[in-house]
Amino acid sequence: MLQRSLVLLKPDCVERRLMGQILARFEARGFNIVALKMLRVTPALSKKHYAEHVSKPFYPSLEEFITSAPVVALAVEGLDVIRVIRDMLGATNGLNAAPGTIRGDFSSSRQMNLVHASDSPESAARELALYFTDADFCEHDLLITPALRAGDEQ
Ligand code: FUP
Repeated sequence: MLQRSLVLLKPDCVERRLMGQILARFEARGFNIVALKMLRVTPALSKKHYAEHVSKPFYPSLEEFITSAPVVALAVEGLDVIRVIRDMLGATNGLNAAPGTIRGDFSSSRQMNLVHASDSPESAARELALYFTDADFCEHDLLITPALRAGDEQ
């Protein structure tokens, strides 16, 4: 199914200058970037983004981290992109993430795990709306699509 996921390149990704390498993985996998912006997450946005974690003991530290430097928000489109990107990220804690995954290759931390990606279609819809408006999306039929998948793969 063609889906969109909200992906965040977190402050550690920006600080460590890994944005290009990580963005390249999503492109190489055949996914399309359909919206992209750099921004600073505010405490208010952090509380919305991490609504399910706000009351947890680790939340203050998480908010401090996610607001500490700019992030890059991406809307990534592709077949089953929500599940596939979660697989590409690996386990939440970089120390547990399999080699070959983004976190398994670049992270040795539970908090500084470089990238966020939506974990379900419901989360994706909610999170995309936190970071983007309709006007932010650049709809375009890329010429390369027929080289990436067959026309009957949907
Ligand atoms: P994920 O879905 O893999 O992004 O991870 P979670 O939704 O479980 O957690 C959200 C963020 O909180 C993670 F990126 C890491 C951070 N976190 C902590 O800092 N400490 C914890 O004990 C658990 C999660």
